Amino acid sequence: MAEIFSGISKIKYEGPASKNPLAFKFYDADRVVFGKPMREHLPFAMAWWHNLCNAGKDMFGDVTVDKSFGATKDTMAHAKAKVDAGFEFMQKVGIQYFCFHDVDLVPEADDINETNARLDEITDYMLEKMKNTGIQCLWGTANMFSNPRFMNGAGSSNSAEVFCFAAAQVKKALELTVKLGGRGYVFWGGREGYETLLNTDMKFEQENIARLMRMAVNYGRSIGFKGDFYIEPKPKEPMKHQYDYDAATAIGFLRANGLDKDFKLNIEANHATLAGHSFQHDLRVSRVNGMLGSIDANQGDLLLGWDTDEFPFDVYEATMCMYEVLKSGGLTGGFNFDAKTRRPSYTYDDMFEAFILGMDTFALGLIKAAALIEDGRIDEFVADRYASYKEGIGARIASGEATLEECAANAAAAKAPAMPGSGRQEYLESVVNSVLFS
Ligand code: XUL
Ligand code: CO
Repeated sequence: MAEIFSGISKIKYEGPASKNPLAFKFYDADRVVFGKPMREHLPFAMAWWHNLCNAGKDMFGDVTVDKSFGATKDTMAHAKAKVDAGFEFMQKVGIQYFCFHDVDLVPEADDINETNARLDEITDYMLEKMKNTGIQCLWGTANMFSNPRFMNGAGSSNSAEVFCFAAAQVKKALELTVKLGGRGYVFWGGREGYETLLNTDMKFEQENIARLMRMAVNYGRSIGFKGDFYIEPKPKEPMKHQYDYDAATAIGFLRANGLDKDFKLNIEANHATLAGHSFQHDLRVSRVNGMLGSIDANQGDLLLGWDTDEFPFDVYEATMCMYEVLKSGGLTGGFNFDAKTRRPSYTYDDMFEAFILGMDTFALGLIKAAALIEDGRIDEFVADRYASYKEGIGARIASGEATLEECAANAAAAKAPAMPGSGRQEYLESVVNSVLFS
């Protein structure tokens, strides 16, 4: 098999002073941070759809990148060429995992039985490569949003036939995830929402999404899937409103439907910002609820109102992300680069440089988050800020023993509360800067 990315050899760590565009400046896989090598803190994954399928097409213009990898598009030969390209790419960039949708792997046929046969064939081929390289599957999913049949949703479709088709895709995608040893299985509800409430039975649609998820859990467990299921929240795009709006909404939905033992969340940076939150906010909501499972590592553009899926370069944001991950004790999943090169970055070198950027950004995020925790000033400040709950009436409130009458009596005795203490936001922001830039 011919080399596809010829001229590019294995990407190495050369350190911050390096000016070599095809070298890591900060990601040093073996460097130990907080007692673990970086590679273990940062299980990076390649998104099959962006890296091997997306060729730069947008609403106004055609493809700019050649992702045929020497084969005729939409054939099984092309599907295999993508596997060859993907494994060569992951080995060269030093990535341990990949994530996939069913239809990223093979061209979809008119008959689902034929599509499934193609999926069996391609995953046999992938398994062989996985055995030879040690590369693993982070998570699998079913694409239930691109095909026109899903125009009104999958689990939330008004059509029971479409619901069944979605169920068939989930069943197959779960079988493939188990076959490839995937750590997780993702539901991203791209069409699970509505365009107008005038034609929508919201309650029924949400109950049906939960029914599809429950079927998936029951089937997945019956075929030996031991990993986590994930919801990947996103408020909008492609639909005007999507039911899995943000982390808080998705957690409420999972708990209301008894799915929270089998599911965690896969938080994507650009989805959080579309919901009007910071990336850290949705990570924090997930963490404090014990639901932080995996991350789609990308970055949005706050000047644009849509999902731009950029490779992350914002070290501040990556630091706050890694702060939440370290505080959470790591992830059950990993860091999937659900990101694409900008349309004018159309060469193979750009693909590698994009991953180097993303991996270096998260390596810096990890180093700086560890430094922030070791510095201790932020944790100490937060602990002190709530010190009034450590004794007296505060301790009784925190333990749940105090009554409303007791609190009121306390207030009456004090006549008026003292000022609650400065939030010292500016001081804390300067602590972050001094850790980031020291
Ligand atoms: C879309 C998105 C998806 C999911 C998987 O915004 O993030 O690619 O990650 O379906
Ligand atoms: Co995503």
